[in-house]
Amino acid sequence: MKTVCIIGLGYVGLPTAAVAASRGWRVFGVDTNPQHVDTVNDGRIPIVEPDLDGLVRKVVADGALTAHAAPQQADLFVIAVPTPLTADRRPMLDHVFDAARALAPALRPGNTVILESTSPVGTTHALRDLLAGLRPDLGMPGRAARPDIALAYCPERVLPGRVITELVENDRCVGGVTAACAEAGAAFYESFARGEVLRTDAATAELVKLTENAFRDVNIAFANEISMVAARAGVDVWSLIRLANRHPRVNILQPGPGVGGHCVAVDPWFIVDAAPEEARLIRTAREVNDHKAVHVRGLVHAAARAMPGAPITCFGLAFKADVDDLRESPALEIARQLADDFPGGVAVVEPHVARPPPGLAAPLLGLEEGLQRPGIFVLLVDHAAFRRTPLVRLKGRHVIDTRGIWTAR
Ligand code: SAJ
Repeated sequence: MKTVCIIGLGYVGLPTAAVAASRGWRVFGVDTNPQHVDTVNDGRIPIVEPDLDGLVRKVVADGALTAHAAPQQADLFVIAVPTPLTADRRPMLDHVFDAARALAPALRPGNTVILESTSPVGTTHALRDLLAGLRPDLGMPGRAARPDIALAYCPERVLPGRVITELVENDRCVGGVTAACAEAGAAFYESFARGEVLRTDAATAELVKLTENAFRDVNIAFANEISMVAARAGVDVWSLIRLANRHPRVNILQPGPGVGGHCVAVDPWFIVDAAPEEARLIRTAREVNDHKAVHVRGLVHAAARAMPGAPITCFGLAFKADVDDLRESPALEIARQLADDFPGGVAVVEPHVARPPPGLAAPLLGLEEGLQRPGIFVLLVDHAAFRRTPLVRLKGRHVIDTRGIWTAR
């Protein structure tokens, strides 16, 4: 039985571990958070993701997945740890290099190491150089004539909320330090993916990931910019986009209160950091999407000036519909600022969280309670529960609908 050690049991590592374990791999999951390790060993999951709980319960019960505090010897290693932004918007790679330092003692000739974390171009080679320094006894690809280790980069592409399906169905792109490394990495994904597994070099694969998310950010920025242009012109943006999209070569995405999550709102900055002179559109798109939240806050202030003392109710805090993830969420940021701007005047409704997040000076209400409040309604997330709300419930309220589900014509 082939063994794989997956470092990082978060939104990407845990689903990958569970799927691999269900397809014949013996999987060792590793996390620095002891609570994650215990939770997984109990057959439970520390995140919310459809279908993942049942799969983890099964593979843990079968003994195919065990969680550990430190890397175990295996045929293959996958690094799936976070690469957040620093305060000055540069990629923070400490977790990747910490993972490499942790796995280095477990490496044996014949092993393959795959990096999945979103990374700037050159990271896979930097990882190779770090491992070469830590394990001078092992021949490294691109350095030794007959390397002992294969090293590849393979970006994850799964959409939160559809992770298990997309892990299996999506095409993958594996970039090797050498062509042989790409082959070794591809063999892992071909063992469980139904999508095509494409081979390339490490730098291309690294930039593919960043390009995908920057592409989405730029396209959403277009929608957000058009929403502000339409508002100035007194035009309903939702009909505008619906009609423009009837053109055979136009496909505009949906405006919102800004862009959130730990990927699309973050990864474009990796490109800007590496190529500040060239990446003008990508930087501007980030600024447009960040500005959309400022614009929404301005709309609420304008409404509050027209209705002094009116209560304000924000609907939704998550970064997108039907998830509980509040990371980089423009909805949460807008609610926080409004709660500070109008002390005591703001309440929030978020059916996907149990208690108000830290730093939010507003009570968390149930949907029914929220809908009973008079005054100003600010719709920030298009959760299914909000879509189902009969429009008659909004009567007499001033509605600011950033997602087009309560006011679209
Ligand atoms: N959004 C809009 N309008 C739209 C689409 C999205 O405002 O028309 C907003 C969402 O509300 C959210 C943000 O954009 O705030 C991002 O949401 P998303 O659904 O576009 O993407 P994520 O962050 O859930 O997942 C993305 C995906 N990347 C692409 O589609 C190119 C996913 O495939 C990646 O695996 C993931 O990032 C990642 O981990 O990098």
